[in-house]
Amino acid sequence: MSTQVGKVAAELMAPFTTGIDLERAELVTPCHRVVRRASDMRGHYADAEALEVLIAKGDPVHYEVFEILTPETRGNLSYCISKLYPGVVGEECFMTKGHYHTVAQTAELYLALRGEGIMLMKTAEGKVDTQKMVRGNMVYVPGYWAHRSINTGTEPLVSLCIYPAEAGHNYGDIETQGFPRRIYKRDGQIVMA
Ligand code: PAN
Ligand code: ZN
Repeated sequence: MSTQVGKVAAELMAPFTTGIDLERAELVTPCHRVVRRASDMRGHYADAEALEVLIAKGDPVHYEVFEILTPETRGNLSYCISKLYPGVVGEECFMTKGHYHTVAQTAELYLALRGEGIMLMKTAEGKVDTQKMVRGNMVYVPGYWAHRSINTGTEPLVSLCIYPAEAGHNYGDIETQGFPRRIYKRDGQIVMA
């Protein structure tokens, strides 16, 4: 009993509160901010030439992630706001790189707050799944599923993502093998291929 109390004391964190600026759809005081531009996305889109044109034209931001990170020990939760801008590379909708979790069995919950999109998922065994991301939808990404969000709308796709702090990011085979589906906008229609 005394050992358990001692262990808890060693890991004890102080409770804290963070805020989301609901207008800007950003965390007010993130610990860390990740910015990915078109030039960070080489190798991910089908039309590599169209991506280079976009980079030459000013290298726009594809997405930003505003993170609240806690110690990467079992039991803690980390979370972030993911803000994925609208746009196309050729005809392919802007998307995140996508990743497995380093601790492969860890799940993640995405609560869509703004915009419209698709969560595209795959497993190493070849399973594929898509879920609709629209305000109020909570997409549960189980362990072992690589996940990529795709903006199919005309405004930023904003989600609150909550995951075990130990999860980590494993970009593993994503850059070399990608995902088995791509999402295009053709004549204003969303097409999955
Ligand atoms: C999210 C993602 C975020 C950016 O926080 O990391 O949306 O996507 P990439 O990491 O694939 O570039 C998450 O799923 N964390 O686990
Ligand atoms: Zn994740």
